[in-house]
Amino acid sequence: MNRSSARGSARSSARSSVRSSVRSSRAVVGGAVMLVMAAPVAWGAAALVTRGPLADLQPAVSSPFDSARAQVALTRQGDKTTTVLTVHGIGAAALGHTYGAHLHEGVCRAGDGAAALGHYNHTKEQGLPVVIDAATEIWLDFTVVGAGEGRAVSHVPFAPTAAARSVVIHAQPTDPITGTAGARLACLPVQW
Ligand SMILES: [Cu+2]
Repeated sequence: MNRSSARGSARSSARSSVRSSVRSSRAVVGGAVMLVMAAPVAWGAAALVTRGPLADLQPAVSSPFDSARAQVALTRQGDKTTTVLTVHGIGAAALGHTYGAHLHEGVCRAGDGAAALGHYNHTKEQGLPVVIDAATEIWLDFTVVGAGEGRAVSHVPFAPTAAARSVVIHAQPTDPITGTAGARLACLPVQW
């Protein structure tokens, strides 16, 4: 961790933290962790960070994510939310491939992809006619680069309600019309 960047981010406003996340994932990692430690239940200006090993949703089949770790950082600014997903330790066979990833309504439970339920969808939450796109759901598709890393950023005009949810990684890129992305490979639990 870049400690001086972390201190800088912690002192900065949420707006500048988001800018930092675009410039440097390291700065946001450090800053976000310090903010979470200082205010673990605040869901306001600070980024809320979850990190850890990915849970395997298909234990009987090997996938490039079997040894991967991920981090999800959510930053709310008013009614807008920026979500940054970073994945590390992805198998070499996945280099150059793009995978769909989304915030799902349900929990992340190893070996049980169905437990993640459907996508978190803001129009559905509001009881409105359901619209499926990158503005009503948090889509985090990423392409594997370098030494098995992937990163995605989502900006949406809503704040997801608090609950135990999951970020699910799928086998294919997200279809922009249907929002589907093939088999569920792995997930990270998120709660805020
Ligand atoms: Cu999904």
